[in-house]
Amino acid sequence: MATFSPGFTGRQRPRVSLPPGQYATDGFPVLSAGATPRVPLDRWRLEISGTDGAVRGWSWDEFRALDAEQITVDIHCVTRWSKLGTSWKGVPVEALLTGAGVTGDFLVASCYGGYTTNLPIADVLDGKAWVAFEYDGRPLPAEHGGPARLLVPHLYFWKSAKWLRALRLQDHDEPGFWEQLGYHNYGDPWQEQRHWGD
Ligand SMILES: Nc1nc2c(c(=O)[nH]1)N[C@H]1C(S)=C(S)[C@@H](COP(=O)(O)O)O[C@H]1N2
Ligand SMILES: [Mo]
Repeated sequence: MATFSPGFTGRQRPRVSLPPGQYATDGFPVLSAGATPRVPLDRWRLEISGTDGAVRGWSWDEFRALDAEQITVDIHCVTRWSKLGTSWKGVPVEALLTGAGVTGDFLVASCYGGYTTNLPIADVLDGKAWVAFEYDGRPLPAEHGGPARLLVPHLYFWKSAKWLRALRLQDHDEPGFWEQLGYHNYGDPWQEQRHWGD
C-alpha cells in the first residue's frame, strides 16, 4: 500500500513554504519611503553605467522593444508579509547589462525620487532579476513602482527598487538607502537577513 508524506498526496499540491518569520497575504501592501514619483513615459529613461564610465540609455519605446519575459514568483517583504505566485512581465537585467556592454562586481540601483539599493552582480544575472513593467497583466501601477521597477524576488523586497532610473556597476559595494539605515546588506529571506548582524 502506498504511503504519503504529510502535505503531499496524489491529489494535492505540495504545501507552499514560506521563509522563516513570514506570513502569506492576499493583499499587495504599498511600502514607499516617500511620495510616489509620477514619471511620464515620454520623459522616462533607464541608464546603465559601467566601471569605465561608459553609459547606455534607453527611452521607454526602446526599452519596450526589448524581449520581455513572463515571471511568476513569490515576494517577501522584511516587514513579514509574503505574497505567493505574483505575476509580472519584465526584461531580464542580464540582457540590459549585456546590451550596455558593461561589467562590474556590484550594482547600485537608483530611482526617480532618490531611493537606492545595492546588489552583488551575481544576484541580477542568470534569471534572478528583471526590470518589470507589468503586474498581473496590466501596466505596473505607479504606487508599485511604475513605469518600471527592479524585481529581485530571491532577496527581501526592499532590493526591488521602484521607479527605476539607473543601474550603476561598480568594482566596490556601496550600501543603499535602507542598507545605510540598518537593513542587512544582502537580505536573504531564507536566512532571515533582516538587519545588520543577522
Ligand atoms: N524607489 C523605491 N523603491 C522601493 C521602496 C521605496 O521606498 N522607494 N521601498 C522598498 C520596500 S521597503 C519594499 S518592501 C518594496 C515594496 O514594494 P510595493 O510597494 O510594490 O509592495 O519596494 C521597495 N522598493
Ligand atoms: Mo520593505
